[in-house]
Amino acid sequence: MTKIPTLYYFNSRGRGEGTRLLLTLAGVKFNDVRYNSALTPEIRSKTTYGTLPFYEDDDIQLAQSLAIESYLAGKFGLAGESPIERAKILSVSQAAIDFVLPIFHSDTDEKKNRFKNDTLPRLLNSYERLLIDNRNTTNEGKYIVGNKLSWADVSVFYVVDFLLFKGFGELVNQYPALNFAKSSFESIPVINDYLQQRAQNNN
Ligand SMILES: N[C@@H](CCC(=O)N[C@@H](CS)C(=O)NCC(=O)O)C(=O)O
Repeated sequence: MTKIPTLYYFNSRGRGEGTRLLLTLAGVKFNDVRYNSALTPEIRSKTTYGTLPFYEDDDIQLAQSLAIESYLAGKFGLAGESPIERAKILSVSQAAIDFVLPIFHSDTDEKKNRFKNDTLPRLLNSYERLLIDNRNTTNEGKYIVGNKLSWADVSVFYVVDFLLFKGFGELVNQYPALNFAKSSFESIPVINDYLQQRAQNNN
């Protein structure tokens, strides 16, 4: 890799944080370009669909957060070892979007209540159950799919971290397996460094 990879996103976690976490985990230095205002026509025209995140490195220019994450997970050995594992990992990562998107679209009290009392517990229960079902003496409950760290664990961390950031701590704290997986992930030294640095930005 000769050119430093670049991630273009807004100055927030949103759909860009999964990519930042994956690159950090892989120990890859990258340009973290963060926009603070609406996209200009010039930026839009540079991206495939006129939206962010958008990613580029020596080999590829790519839009769509899941596709970018899938590409990086494959490149850095975090995408699973078999078709079944790969599918399970994608399933967990795709569910992460279901967790997060309604936060932005819940613009009435009714929608906010439905998200908090129905959608969110249903999805948190699903992750909790997957972690418990996958727990064994080898992975000690650290991983949601298989016996090694994967993109799915990045997605689990992303969701829990984001929900805490958005003030759902009381609910999230009711899921011990999920909280254990989150703590394991954030104790990885490169991730710990990244989180400390991110705290200064507070986004
Ligand atoms: N499905 C796309 C969604 C892309 C998307 O809608 N991005 C938003 C930010 S999260 C965006 O670029 N909004 C600015 C705009 O549309 O003007 C993905 O996951 O990457």
